Amino acid sequence: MFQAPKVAVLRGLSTSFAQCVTSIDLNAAGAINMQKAQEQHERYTETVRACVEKTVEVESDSAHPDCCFVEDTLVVCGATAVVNSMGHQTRRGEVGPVRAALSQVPAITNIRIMTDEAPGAHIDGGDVLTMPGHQFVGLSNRSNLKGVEYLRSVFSTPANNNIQVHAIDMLKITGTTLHLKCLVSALNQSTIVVADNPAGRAVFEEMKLISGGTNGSDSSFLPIYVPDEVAANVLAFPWALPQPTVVVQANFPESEKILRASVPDSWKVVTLDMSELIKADGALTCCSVLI
Ligand code: CIR
Repeated sequence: MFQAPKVAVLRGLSTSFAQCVTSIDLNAAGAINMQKAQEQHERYTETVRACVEKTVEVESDSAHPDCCFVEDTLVVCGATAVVNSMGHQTRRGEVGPVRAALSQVPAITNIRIMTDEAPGAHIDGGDVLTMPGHQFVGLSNRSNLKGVEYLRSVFSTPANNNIQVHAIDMLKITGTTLHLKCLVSALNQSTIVVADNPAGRAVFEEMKLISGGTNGSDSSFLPIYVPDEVAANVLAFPWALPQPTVVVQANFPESEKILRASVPDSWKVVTLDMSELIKADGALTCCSVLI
């Protein structure tokens, strides 16, 4: 089951965004400029609004600096939404208002709460890449095996065409990458944008292998390799009307060139400068959940 998403859940930028969790050395990268961050997030929001039928926009929360990274709060597949227990303790309080907002999404008829059903399980949505027939989940510093097992128990069911839920051991492949989708993201149902570095290549090879045939054959997912890791996270709307659209990072010209050359001429390519969100370890998929 792979339906074209129609709704995007978004969340405003927190007034305390500059106090976000980050692995970036802000002394070297420069402090987060709140005005720029706000403008970048607004442009992102406008871009997403233009690509979906409806947005559900959750109010920001000054008590949760990272609340704009709404992708981490949910995993959605078919009519089911899992409300995550996120890996970073300071972020777990973000989920309440997002869960409440799901009442505005009629397509979601089944809401499952990870903390109630699987104590000790943790998942960040940034670790979950759902493709037709397969859901890949990074085992990372944020998402654990109990979390993967829980997602499998929820999604690998007849209601979701027994989608296969696979763990990708990010800690073994790359101890330092925050999330699976920092290295790989979907352009469409069969094409995956991959960071052209050893970690990105290893993750993609693992994905192909574990989702391949029982005879050891590789799956048919196709890679597009881009040289800049941050550019491997694209936000694609292949089903958007009137024009399929892909949102890519500005400021990474080599990767942008490859991506522009890889999408059909009929697609619109939107570049967004996300410099201040990158300082918070944010990427493009992280600021929305497509349902
Ligand atoms: C965090 O460390 O949790 C946030 N500062 C960044 C989360 C980015 N999430 C994502 O890419 N899915």
